[in-house]
Amino acid sequence: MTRRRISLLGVLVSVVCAALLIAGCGSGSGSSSSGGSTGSSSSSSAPNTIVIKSFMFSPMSLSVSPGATVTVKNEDSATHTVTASDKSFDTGDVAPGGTKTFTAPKKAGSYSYICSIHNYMQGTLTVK
Ligand SMILES: [Cu+2]
Repeated sequence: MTRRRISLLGVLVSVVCAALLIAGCGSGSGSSSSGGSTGSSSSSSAPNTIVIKSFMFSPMSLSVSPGATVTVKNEDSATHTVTASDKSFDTGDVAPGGTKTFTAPKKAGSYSYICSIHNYMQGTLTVK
């Protein structure tokens, strides 16, 4: 009787320990800036690239160097644009499945942009 109770407690303790270990591991990797070994299969992590999918820009905010060439990939089934609110850059129509590039402004700052066809689509390009 008592032996069973002890072993049950042992299992419980080891489960709690494992949970703590997992929790500790998770919070540890969350704060580091670049974990290269996450094994994610996302194809949208190319530098200076904005991917349009599901009527959304990804990433919603992108940082680039002044005058950098930014690639826009449209993975949607609708035509989209990347148009700066102040018109400092504009891809024009990017057909479904198509790719276009534009040149980032040479002046540092934060530039909001929209899709000129779907005004509710918004993103931010930061030049620094
Ligand atoms: Cu659009």
